[in-house]
Amino acid sequence: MAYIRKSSYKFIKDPGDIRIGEILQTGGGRVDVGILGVPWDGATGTRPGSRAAPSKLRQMLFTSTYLGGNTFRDFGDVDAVVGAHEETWRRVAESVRTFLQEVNRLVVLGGDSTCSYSSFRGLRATEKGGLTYVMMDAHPDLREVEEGLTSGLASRWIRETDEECRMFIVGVRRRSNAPYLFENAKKLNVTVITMDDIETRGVRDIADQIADESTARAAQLSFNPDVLDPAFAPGVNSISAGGLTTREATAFMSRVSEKVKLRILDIVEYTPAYDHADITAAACAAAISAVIWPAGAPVMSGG
Ligand SMILES: [Mn+2]
Repeated sequence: MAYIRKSSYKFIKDPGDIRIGEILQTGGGRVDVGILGVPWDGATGTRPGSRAAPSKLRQMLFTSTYLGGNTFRDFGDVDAVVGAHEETWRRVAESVRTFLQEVNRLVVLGGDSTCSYSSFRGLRATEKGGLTYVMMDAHPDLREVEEGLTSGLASRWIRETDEECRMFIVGVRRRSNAPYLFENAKKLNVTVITMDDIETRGVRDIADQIADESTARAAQLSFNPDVLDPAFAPGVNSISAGGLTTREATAFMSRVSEKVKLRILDIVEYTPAYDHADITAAACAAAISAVIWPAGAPVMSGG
């Protein structure tokens, strides 16, 4: 039909400029990268709304530049159940386990940070060897609560799911977390890397430490954009000043992606209603691209 746009992912009519949404596969068959949404935020205590993240993140990701090589498939969203967290997590874990058979890497678009925990259960059911879990977050999510459901327990549940897993929490703020949480991290054998550590050592050195301690382990990398400074990520559940720049976060993620056998990247706690001018969504899309294409765009050989 004349005057009907073929691609909704770009406006400039440049056939050499391909966007991820243009090469998405819909049918069966193995692909390099799978996309799975989890529109569920039932454990959010502060600013709700990450249930709306998957569609917004898809919009931003699919308009992002395709840098070649990788094939992509969108598996759609897990059929989450409002009010039923155990059933929702069971469905996430089962979907992740199934789709990991069909992809090299699965990108899970949450949802609150319990989506990372439920995805980890799917990874645990898939990989037989030891695992590594790396969480980028301003908070360690190792709380102890008297009652109720909170995403602030997510990494505690990961430790309970897998006592042997190597766990790293990167970008934690000393001033935004109760001191007992750092003691809990030690007790639970979780390595906490604070913003002060990052300032001293730099993100590459931290990534290399994680790689050295992971060797051949399959890994999950969780990106909570609250690890970024609020200047770079206003659209999150729980803001905390004094965080990473987007540039530091993507450099770290590329380094981890190059050196660690990453099976899952999850994006959690992105909260579109608190985002401004798509700043946070753009940071999340850049984070995904940094993992998929750690070396950036291929350099054209001169002729
Ligand atoms: Mn957090």
